[in-house]
Amino acid sequence: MSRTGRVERTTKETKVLVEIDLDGTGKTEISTGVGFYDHMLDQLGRHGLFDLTVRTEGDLHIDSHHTIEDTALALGAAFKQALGDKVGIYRFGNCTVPLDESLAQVTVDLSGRPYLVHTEPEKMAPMIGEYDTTMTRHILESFVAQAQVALHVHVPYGRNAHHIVECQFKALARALRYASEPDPRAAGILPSTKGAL
Ligand SMILES: [Mn+2]
Repeated sequence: MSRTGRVERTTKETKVLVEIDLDGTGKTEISTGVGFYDHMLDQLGRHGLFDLTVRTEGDLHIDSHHTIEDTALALGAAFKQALGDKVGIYRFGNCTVPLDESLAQVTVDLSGRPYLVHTEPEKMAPMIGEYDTTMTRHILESFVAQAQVALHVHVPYGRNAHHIVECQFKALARALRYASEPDPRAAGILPSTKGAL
């Protein structure tokens, strides 16, 4: 059975298409018009082993905010769609990823309830190319709201803004992969005593 999601989202600010295959090989095709964000979504696909297509045409003449946020919303919705009934998966995942001097710790529960806890160094370069570094939390908030997962992302230390953001996306990718992967001991079993996730 295929675990894929496809979401099209069109507003007066943006036009977004996201396609995801959770059982892919990390093949990506990403174009949002924001170079660094493309680089981050590429990490998400590659290290999550998700096949991921993202095409966003946003109001970049204003700034990159709507483009980045709306893409994250569509990504969360597509991820949720692809997860389906969550039968037979691990449900929980965590991964710690260093990137030179920076470290990201990500833990996720595919719980059906949106909740984000996020900490990262306060002092960081404000921009990476066209990417506003305060958008990282906004991306995670948007993803969580639509994917309906509990997500804890911490960067206890780091100095270079590019590294601080990139290690978060890499660790997120790997944590989502571990949580969504089939648990061979739990085939046909829903990982919840509540009977629903
Ligand atoms: Mn916003």
